[in-house]
Amino acid sequence: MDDTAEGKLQGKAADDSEEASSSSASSAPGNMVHKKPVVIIVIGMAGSGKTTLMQRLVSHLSTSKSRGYVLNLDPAVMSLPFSANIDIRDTVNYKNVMKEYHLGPNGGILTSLNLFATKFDEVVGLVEARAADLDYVLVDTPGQIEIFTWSASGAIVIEAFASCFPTVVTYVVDTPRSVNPVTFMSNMLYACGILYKTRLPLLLAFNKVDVVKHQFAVEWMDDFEAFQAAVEGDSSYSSSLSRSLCLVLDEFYKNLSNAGVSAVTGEGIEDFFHQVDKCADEYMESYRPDLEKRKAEKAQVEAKRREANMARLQKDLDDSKGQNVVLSAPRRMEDGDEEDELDEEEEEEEDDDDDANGEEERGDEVFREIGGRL
Ligand SMILES: Nc1nc2c(ncn2[C@@H]2O[C@H](COP(=O)(O)OP(=O)(O)O)[C@@H](O)[C@H]2O)c(=O)[nH]1
Ligand SMILES: [Mg+2]
Repeated sequence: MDDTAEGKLQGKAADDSEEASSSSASSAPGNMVHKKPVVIIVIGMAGSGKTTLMQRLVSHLSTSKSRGYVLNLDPAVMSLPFSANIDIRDTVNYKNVMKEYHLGPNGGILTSLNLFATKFDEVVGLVEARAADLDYVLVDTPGQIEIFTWSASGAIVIEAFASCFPTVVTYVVDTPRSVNPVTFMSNMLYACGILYKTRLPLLLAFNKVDVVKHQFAVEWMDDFEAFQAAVEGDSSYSSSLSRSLCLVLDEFYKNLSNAGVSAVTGEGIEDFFHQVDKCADEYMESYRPDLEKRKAEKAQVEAKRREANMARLQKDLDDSKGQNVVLSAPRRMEDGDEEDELDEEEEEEEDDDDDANGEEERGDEVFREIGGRL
């Protein structure tokens, strides 16, 4: 695996685009779906262990001779325990962004991510250039989960990858903190939101199993009565809400894969990759056709809109019979016909009074005039 940092995105992209055009597995972003590499987007609450898990995944890939490509999308991280091929910090200085736009830390992270998202086609281009030589692309996201999951830039990043490569979202759960059923339920609701927003295969990574095993969570997901029994003693509002929600989420759990891992000890990492591969198959079987369908629907709507515009243009051309229907001011002045000019002005005034949509009407006339000239 290439552990050297990709360097600044600007400048480097030019070299890589040459490489991209010579690689058989490459294409313009979004034009072609590669079967490999599998993109793993690591999302989770702050402190759940995303960055530590990334480090573990990277070291597992290098020992198992799999080829990985690593992206850091957290602009505020002080130091990374792994080396990233592409690091958002090489392109955007989050502290300068805060100063320049007078923002607080969260606004600074969000704006940095937005700025980076505008260059994301270049990032996908870089990955595509190496697609033939890679097995996995690992993506670390900002500590504050909502900055990634609820921002336009998060959606751009996810969609850009998902339209080119099998993409799996890994939702990292802090297992020791989730032994509290209400915290567990909050986490599951968050994961549910991500699943429905991204429509990508979702893998729950129950992290820190070196501290607490994740069996209890699997049990709660498999059997809602077990979860209800766990909230029994608690009579708070949130626990009764959790009791009702577990029935609703029963269906949601069926769409999820899970793996218990320890980013610190490396426990369960093998199984984690096994689950990722299964999710990638799921992407090819169900997400991909769904994406194609959505693309086709969008193209159909666009084609209809264009057809309607052409029909309107044709009608305007027919109505004008190839003539200019609006006399332009210079021509009136050239003619020197004052009477005509006055008549025209009176007509225009009448139109303005009669027609509540005068603006639109004038727009149509200009359009017809252009049509007439054509
Ligand atoms: N015991 C244990 N601690 C972990 C594990 N993974 C992460 N941590 C700790 O959890 C804290 C937050 O980890 P970090 O990777 O920075 O979380 P992030 O904010 O989600 O990126 C750190 O103190 C880590 O050492 C794990 O598997 N086991
Ligand atoms: Mg982190």
